[in-house]
Amino acid sequence: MSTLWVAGFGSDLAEDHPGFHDDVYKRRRAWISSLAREHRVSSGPIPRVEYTPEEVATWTHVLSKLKDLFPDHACQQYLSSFPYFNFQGDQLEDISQVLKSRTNWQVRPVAGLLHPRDFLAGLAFKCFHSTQYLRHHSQPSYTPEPDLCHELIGHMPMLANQGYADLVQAIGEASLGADDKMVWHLTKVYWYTVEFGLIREGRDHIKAFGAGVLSSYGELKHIASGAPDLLPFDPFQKLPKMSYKDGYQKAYFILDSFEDAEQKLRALARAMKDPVQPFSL
Ligand code: TIH
Ligand code: FE2
Repeated sequence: MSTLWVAGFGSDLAEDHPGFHDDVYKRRRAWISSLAREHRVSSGPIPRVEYTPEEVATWTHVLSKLKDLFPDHACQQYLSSFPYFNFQGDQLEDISQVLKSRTNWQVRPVAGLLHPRDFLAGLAFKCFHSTQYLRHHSQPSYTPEPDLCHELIGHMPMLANQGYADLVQAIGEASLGADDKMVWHLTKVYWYTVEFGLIREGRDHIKAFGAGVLSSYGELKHIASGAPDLLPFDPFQKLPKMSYKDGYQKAYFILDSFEDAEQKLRALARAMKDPVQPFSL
């Protein structure tokens, strides 16, 4: 397969990216991206990166801060999958193998942000596109773009859970053959669930399952502070503008269960394809 087009966060970082003024960082990030750009699935395993002591320190810091917060704030599916992974030294290829043995998903390296249609299509085929570079060390609590901490610590334990993985695949399947407007709506569905979703546990608890929350100890604390709006998840409703590159989300959505959300998504996909039941978002 040829290299996928990168729609954002390519080699030119925006001025508000924490690494914007750090040329050494930018060169390193570009070099790690180039590995993904040149990698072909048919040519073998995902290339290993020898991370610098500074990158290892960033990773170790982020992981230890998050580990302190997970027992109270991560959902039970996350907590039970977490021990499957060795997050000390394992690389994208090793983690992909663990995922394969659990839910038959796999990881593919990517140089930056893909076009939403390409990214969602990957999900339909149990393929998760992942960056391989690290966030800038000056701002470990939150990064405006996905990085290795986000992909591995945030996404992988959740994708090792079957009920959740089926929901993610359903989002991807709904995007196949959908028009551009619906692809954009599904991008928001993805955003407010897979990236920033919360789930109800028992009667009184709300826990995090979204990878963007589980990989940012800044955002995790922000939600725990009680400041943002928490709303029930309904994929048939218009979803708010996503906060991308400009800080924490303004609102978060709560699922009752992954199975319930998957059924709602499959109903949405059926309604999309049924001309007798037109609806607008
Ligand atoms: N903000 C997340 C973090 O700091 O880990 C990374 C991102 C997730 C989704 C978009 S950017
Ligand atoms: Fe992500």
